[in-house]
Amino acid sequence: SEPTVRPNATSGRSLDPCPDVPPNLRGVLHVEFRTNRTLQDVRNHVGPLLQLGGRYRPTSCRAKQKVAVIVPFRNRSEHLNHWLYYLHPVLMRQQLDYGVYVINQDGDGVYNKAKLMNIGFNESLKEYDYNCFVFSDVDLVPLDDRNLYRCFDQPRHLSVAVDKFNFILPYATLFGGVTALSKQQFLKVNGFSNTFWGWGGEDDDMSQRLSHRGMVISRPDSVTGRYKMIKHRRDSHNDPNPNREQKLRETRLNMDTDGINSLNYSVREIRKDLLYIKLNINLYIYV
Ligand code: UD2
Ligand code: MN
Repeated sequence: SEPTVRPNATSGRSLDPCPDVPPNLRGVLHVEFRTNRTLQDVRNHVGPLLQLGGRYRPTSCRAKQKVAVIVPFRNRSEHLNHWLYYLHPVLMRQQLDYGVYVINQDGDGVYNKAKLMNIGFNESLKEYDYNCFVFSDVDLVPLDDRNLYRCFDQPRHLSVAVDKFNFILPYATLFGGVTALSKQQFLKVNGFSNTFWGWGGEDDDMSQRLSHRGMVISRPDSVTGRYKMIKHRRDSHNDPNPNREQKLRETRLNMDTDGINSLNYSVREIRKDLLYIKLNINLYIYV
């Protein structure tokens, strides 16, 4: 027979599963980036409910998914402060068991966002048994908390309607901005390519990988999927990659050998803030 005494909430496993629809969502959110927000402001605002390293899990129910939220990063601390300020409360209301991984490219070599995301996948799994991976630009904040940062039957594209694109999806295969892949979906395509240096193409390459493995992109509707992007200039050392169009013709050819199975890097430092774990990564820049 069932035990009548339920162990206390902190023991986690014995809790009832969280409901399919989180009960405390607010819907449309007010988001603005004019306010200066220091990291300490954000710690004061959202810190008390977090565990060191930007970790959280609901206390009243057992989260359905364990989500690593991976943010490729370099030299965007002002954006990161806004992102943390808005995202932590949303992720909490969504009742996720999650951790935030800020993957910083060390030095000033050519940027490689996709490789940093592969590293986030790899490194987060060393810490916890995550089964879902959300990859987010540091400058994208959702305008509706019903847009769930979790995984679905098919790979998920969350940033459907970004203000910068007049809240319209620019093209049907777009898979840039904010995406969510289960561990299985990610491994089925060998992760992202490691060979897109500089701006552009890596998201379309992933989109093609998914399609080559018979998956289709899932999305929220264009109201729930609204986002605000923090205005910015193109960063230095991230000029548009002149090879990206040629490389996109070779996705099918390369995807089995260029990805999570060919990843090389070294971790220079791991630092735990209350609001996130930051890994400083040496990418072994090509010359
Ligand atoms: C678009 C895509 C983005 C990516 C990029 C092409 C959307 C909404 N966004 O964004 O996902 O595919 O095109 O590569 O479709 N970053 C840094 N420091 C740097 C450079 C980049 O932190 O010096 C990170 C940061 O998280 C940033 C992301 O990389 O948000 C994408 O770079 P971006 O914001 O310059 O690219 P953007 O806005 O054209
Ligand atoms: Mn951007």
